[in-house]
Amino acid sequence: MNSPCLSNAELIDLEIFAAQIRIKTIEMIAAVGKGHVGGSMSIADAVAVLYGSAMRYDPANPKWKMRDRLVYSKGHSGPALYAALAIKGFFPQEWLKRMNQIGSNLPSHVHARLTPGVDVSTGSLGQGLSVAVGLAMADRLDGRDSYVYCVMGDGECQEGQVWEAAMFAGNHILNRLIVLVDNNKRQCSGELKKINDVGDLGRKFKDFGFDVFEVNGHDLAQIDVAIRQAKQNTFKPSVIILDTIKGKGCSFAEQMADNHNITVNTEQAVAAVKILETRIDDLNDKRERGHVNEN
Ligand SMILES: Cc1ncc(C[n+]2csc(CCOP(=O)(O)OP(=O)(O)O)c2C)c(N)n1
Repeated sequence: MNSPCLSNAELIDLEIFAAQIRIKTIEMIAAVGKGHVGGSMSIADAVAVLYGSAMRYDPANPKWKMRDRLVYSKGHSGPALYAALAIKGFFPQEWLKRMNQIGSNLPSHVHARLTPGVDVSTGSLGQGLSVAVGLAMADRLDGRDSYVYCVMGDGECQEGQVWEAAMFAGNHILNRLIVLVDNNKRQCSGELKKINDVGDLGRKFKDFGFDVFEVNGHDLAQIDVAIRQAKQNTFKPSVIILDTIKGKGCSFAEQMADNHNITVNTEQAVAAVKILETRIDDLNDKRERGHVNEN
């Protein structure tokens, strides 16, 4: 049974992990020169909570039968997931240097046969929730107590297949399915509102039989609590709508109108990484002070 919430020290560790994910993501994309900065940054905090606190997994045994599974349906944001998997030891951090280069095990969109820890290949938006529903149903039929997580984009929710899968999950009460929607309000080339508004996603998922949690997607404690509550939910599947900012925490991207898939040069990367490293130093100081106060 999970404890009801994170301690201060655990929260600081998670914040450091999230900053490390951002650093490695920026370095990875700078090494190849171009990549999906915006959506990797907006989902970095949720990925940190998934791999830093929520999910059951064994990096030494990525195919462990009793693991929780993540269907990373917004597969173009691969870099944030690769950073987390490498930091947690699924594969050598050296691999990150060759992300999306010829012969690499880390293509820009995630690939289950190439990357240890990636359960499902994604990239064609709209399909991941259907796979997650199938995995959750298989767990139920096989009597496993694993959870299936599905990370989706808000633009991705424009796809009709998402709602077919949601209907099935609600009708079959797949209560071990936990969906996280990166609600950064932007897609490839602008605002969802102006292109094809998905409206109130929370209300829509509720109508399809989900329990809905709406949280600040950059507040690690809020995300963690929502996942803990979703896990206790035995009556419905859950969706956590993450209110996020595309490009969050990346100095050169956060204020850009279009930061979806952008070029990144070394100077930009060095400056952005420096800010994040300072944040990690501050967090380490905070943890030290916490220890002093506790003694
Ligand atoms: C079926 C399909 N259509 C189009 C694309 C091209 N595409 C890649 S990312 C993207 C925008 C997705 O927006 P969103 O889901 O909100 O992702 P995020 O903003 O978090 O990056 C699109 C249209 C795709 N990958 N799959």
